[in-house]
Amino acid sequence: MGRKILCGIVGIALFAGTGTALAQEVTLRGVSSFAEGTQFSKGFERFIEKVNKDGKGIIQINYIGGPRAVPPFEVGNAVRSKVVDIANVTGAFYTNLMPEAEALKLLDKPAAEQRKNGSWAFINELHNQKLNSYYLARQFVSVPFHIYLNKKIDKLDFSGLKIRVTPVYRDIVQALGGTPITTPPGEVYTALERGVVDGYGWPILGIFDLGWDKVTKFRVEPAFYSVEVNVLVNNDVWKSLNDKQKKVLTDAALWLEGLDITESPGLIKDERARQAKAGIEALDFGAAAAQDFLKKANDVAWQSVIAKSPEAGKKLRQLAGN
Ligand code: 173
Repeated sequence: MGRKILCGIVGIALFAGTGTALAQEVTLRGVSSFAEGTQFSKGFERFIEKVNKDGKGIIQINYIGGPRAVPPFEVGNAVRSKVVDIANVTGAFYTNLMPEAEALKLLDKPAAEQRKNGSWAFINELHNQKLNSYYLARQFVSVPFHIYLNKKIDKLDFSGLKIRVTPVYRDIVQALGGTPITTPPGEVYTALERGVVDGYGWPILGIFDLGWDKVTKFRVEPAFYSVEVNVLVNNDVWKSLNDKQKKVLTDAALWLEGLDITESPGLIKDERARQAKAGIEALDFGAAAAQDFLKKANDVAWQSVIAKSPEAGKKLRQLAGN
């Protein structure tokens, strides 16, 4: 009889053991702050494919989708409060929760270098504290922004122009005399079509995704800042993962960051040609004007960050080295 009981216990133990092994595959809910299939969601979507392939039996991501699932300016809060587990989002969309996120566009060294020089660790700490999230990946470091216009200007002066912004462009638009109007990307087309704005800030990539080429006449030179789209994981979720699960996500994150080096330069070259072909005229005011613009853009952005968060802002500027 004693043996029978023992067998029973072993049986339960074995069964429970198998059960635990199965339960070890976790599924994270993921969203993007950009429309599905568009330029700044594509990398994240490939990252999810990779995780779902490499993470079979370990970790999976269920992609809920883009702004139809969570409004862009709410995505940061959704990761913070664990409404979602993982998100693809620019810091420009969560500066209400983390003012220091405005500095990310000024950290323009390759992601791999930011991991080595202490930038990643400090930015991760800020995300832990302010956004209850883990800073898994930084994409598009080598992709810059531009101001696009429908009215021709003859110098780098935005006086009298209403320009659609996010926190990325707000200070430089204002510094050049323009009137900034904040909207999520989903409202840009209509704002241009109705003449609510005379132009908009956006990266060099992606204006064809939502048909903006049809309502865009000019691209102002020079390009400025560095695009930042981050993959964030809710920090409670991150801490609950085992080493194998973390490794699948981290390996895929490093792969994703690497795409910026291998793919962005070619994409930028093609996009500039495609914009020219679509009749979008580059407004270039020469090297001296460009240099003044870049200095001003850098200065006003850092002033804004440091005014909101003096200590962290100064540390970020030191890490950025600009
Ligand atoms: O213009 C924007 O909406 C914006 O801030 C942004 C940031 C990163 C990538 C694309 C757009």
